[in-house]
Amino acid sequence: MRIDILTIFPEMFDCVFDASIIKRAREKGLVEIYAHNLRDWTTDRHKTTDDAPYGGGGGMVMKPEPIFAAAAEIGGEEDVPVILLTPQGRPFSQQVAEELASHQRLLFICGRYEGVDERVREHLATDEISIGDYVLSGGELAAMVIVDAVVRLLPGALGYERAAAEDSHATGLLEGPHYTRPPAFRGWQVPDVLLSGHHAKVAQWRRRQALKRTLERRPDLLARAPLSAQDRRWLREMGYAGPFAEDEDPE
Ligand code: JA5
Repeated sequence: MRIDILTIFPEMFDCVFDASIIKRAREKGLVEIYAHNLRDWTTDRHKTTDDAPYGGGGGMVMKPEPIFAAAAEIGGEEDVPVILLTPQGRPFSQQVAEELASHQRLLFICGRYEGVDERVREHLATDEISIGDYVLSGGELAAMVIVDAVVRLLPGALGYERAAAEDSHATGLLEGPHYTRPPAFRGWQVPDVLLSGHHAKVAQWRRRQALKRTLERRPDLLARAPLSAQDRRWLREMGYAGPFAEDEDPE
């Protein structure tokens, strides 16, 4: 996969892409990531990337010309998704990450100031994504979040063969608790079942814990999660009274 990012702060990406999973994925050749400085596509002496908004009012707006010029030069022959980071975009999720991970290339546009000229959204962006309902100073941090979520899905990116399929949200549920040594710390015991060596019981305990934690913290997820008959029995025992995804199925 190849990922290009248009930004006026390319240096913001250095630490994040030079650490941990993303670094290793790059070293393995699974992904190439380029953060490009939009000022490289300006044509004036001052390398201007923003201007005052038509109609007046405060703040500045990112000019369209450097963004279109950069995209034209960087974008390949194929139809590369051009993703604008904006609070007005579709909500980011694990499902969206999986969808993005299926592409050979991605191009991200990071706004600053009050945002980008509307013609970028209308005539260049093919997708608009929000990572949550809060204000950021620009799209860069949102792009980093999305790149991290996507790169770790690329086959071979996680050094260990823990299936990314088991992660919170990939299952549609939150994960339960994890423990490591020592078996007792300050008098707090690791649950006996985890020390029992009984793999089927451990798997069952983990599944119940995931269901319990999801019920306690994100019951909204239960209505959409793929759940077995056993899962549903457990949830009813735990007091879940809401709907299950299959309930909407007329059969
Ligand atoms: C702000 C100029 O989903 C959270 C987001 C906040 C935010 C994003 S995405 N982009 C910008 C921006 O500010 O471009």
